[in-house]
Amino acid sequence: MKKHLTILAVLSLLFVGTVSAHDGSQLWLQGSAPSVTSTLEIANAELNQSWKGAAPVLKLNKSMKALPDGSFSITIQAGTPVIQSASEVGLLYGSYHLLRLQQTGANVTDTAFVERPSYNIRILNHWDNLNGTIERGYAGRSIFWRNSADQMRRNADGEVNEEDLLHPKDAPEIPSVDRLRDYARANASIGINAYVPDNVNASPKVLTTEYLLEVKKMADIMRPYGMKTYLAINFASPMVIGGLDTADPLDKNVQKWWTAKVKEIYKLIPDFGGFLVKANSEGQPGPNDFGRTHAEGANMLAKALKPFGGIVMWRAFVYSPSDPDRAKQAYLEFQPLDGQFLDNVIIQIKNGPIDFQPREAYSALFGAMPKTREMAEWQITQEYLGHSNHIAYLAPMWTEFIQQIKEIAHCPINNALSPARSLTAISAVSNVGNSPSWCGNVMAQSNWYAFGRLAWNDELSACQIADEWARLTLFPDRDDAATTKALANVKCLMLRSREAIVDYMMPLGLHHQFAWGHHYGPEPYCDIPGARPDWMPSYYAKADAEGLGFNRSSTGSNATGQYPTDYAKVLDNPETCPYDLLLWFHHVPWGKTIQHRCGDRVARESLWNALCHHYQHGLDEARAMQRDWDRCQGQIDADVFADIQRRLRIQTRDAQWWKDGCLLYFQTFSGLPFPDDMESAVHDLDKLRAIKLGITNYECPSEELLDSVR
Ligand code: GCV
Repeated sequence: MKKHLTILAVLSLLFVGTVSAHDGSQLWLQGSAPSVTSTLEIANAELNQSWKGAAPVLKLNKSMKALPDGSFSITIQAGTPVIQSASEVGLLYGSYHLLRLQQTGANVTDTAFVERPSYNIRILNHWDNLNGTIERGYAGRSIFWRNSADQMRRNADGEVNEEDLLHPKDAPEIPSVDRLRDYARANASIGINAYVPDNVNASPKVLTTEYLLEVKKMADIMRPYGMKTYLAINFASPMVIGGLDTADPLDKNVQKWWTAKVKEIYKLIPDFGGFLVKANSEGQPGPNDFGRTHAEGANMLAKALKPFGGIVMWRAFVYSPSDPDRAKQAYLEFQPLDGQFLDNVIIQIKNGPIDFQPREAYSALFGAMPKTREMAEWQITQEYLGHSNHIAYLAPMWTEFIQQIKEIAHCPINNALSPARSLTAISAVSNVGNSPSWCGNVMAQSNWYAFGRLAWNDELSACQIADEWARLTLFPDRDDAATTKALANVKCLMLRSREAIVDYMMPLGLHHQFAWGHHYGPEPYCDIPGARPDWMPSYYAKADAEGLGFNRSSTGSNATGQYPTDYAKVLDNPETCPYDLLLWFHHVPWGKTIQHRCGDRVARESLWNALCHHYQHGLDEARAMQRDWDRCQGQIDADVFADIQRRLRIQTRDAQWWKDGCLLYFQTFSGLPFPDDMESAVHDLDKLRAIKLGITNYECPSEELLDSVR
């Protein structure tokens, strides 16, 4: 019996390791990662294995040094491509770009252009814990960390076995070093040049010598692909692992500790990028604990990093439990510190003032600190967008944000707007784990891809990126009529997905109506006695007999006043406030007539009717996404097709749950009937109120679990 089990286990390992060409495990790439290790060799090997045509010429050209790092030019004359750059990494980017052009059917016979990145640092944040779990991760366990350093096998010299470090014990299907190389390659192919492998809720342990030695191994794998390593650090590290009795940034011993620690890191990783810090937020320690400001904390670290060229990415995600408007707090704490941060500090700001909601106003901090470097943080992992069960293509959300930042905030967060600034960056919280599809499902890879492409060129459109990604990932090497049709259907699905989610979850500017803790599914009725008020959906919806929405206008919390004057005026008046942010900024009576757009329909109707129509439209769109996908049957890898089809079924059932849960609950306040052209609810409010999924913040609920509770 035992023997049989062993044979079975070996067979299943072999099976898992054998993947068909387009099952998504290769992401958007062709061929496999070259076994060579220098940047130039990699570029040549990639071209050798995939370029069809006259051999491309790679030329280092120092005269291109004036362009941002990584810039390259491509000239193709009579079919022979010449790629030039001031750096080897630029040549690697150029090679991937050339291959992308070929694989997406673009002009590769006669062309000439220069590509330069919109942001200098294009960085993924991984919320991976050292025990291998991933906070808000829905794609398995960490590719960087295993269960515990204590459980690692060691050699006679006490060094941790590389396989054990880099690969969780319980998922042996893909060799871990290869997985990290594939990760590095995937990032380089879309221009991502940096990563933070540990959670911003950081363990001080990551700075112990034992862990730093392991980080060095990762850095060595990443380097040839132009990927710089950064670490998220715990501000109290000098106390927890340094034996000091304070972490006060003005204390000499604390400063000495950080200086020595930084030296140790650079000895191991000479091109180390710097630190990412979550301080005085959600229970994390920080300078405020010692009566110091964020600037004093950040500058202390920045001074230690400066001699080595390192930087500090200091997060502005702060809010206290007692403030009457969470949306205002980052601005209130950070804006007065403008001009006090050293020039190797950059403030990392989430796109919106609350927390990665399906739609938010942009964070008013952008553009409000002209003497401070600022960068945006997006979330690729779908904490608030149905985890890996829902199909949500996020480029439309990010391009909407970029447009607002450029046109309204006039914020110099990228080179195009402020060439004098050398420190420009953009980040996103990754959805990568050790699942075979990397991101929990194949469609979720499109958001990793879209982040990279937008970080490189923030003028690309969501549609163009969807087109590229789908061709490369779902339809490589195919160019027939059936493919063209299927591609159109996939793009249609992708491009409608974000707005569909807004509509079936939280339309018209509603926000944070999620279930407690894990944030999957609706819980506008959530009631946890004694809980932080700003973690409760009722704090945000403010539903009452009169109406719905958070009054952030000048008659309320005056969050509108934090925006540039002209825009503040537009937001402040419910008649001019964009309808899709109406309930974000205003408490609107149920019967008030509003003008809004729902799908293709522009309507004037009461808030209640408008709300009902948006929820209905969201559900209809989820069904339409199912139909878009079903039309692709036979044109997409069968396993990928079946997996996404199953997820779209879950998504549609969830959309129904959201519609019923929110509308039935808000109806207890409005007392109004659903409009005649609406479908009736299929759930009972009391039963929905009783749903508790009981999942952790590290997992996506299974279909079976969801079916068993509703
Ligand atoms: C890493 C939200 C998430 C937390 C996350 C935090 C942050 O609160 O729910 O899981 O913590 O944002 O961005 O720091």
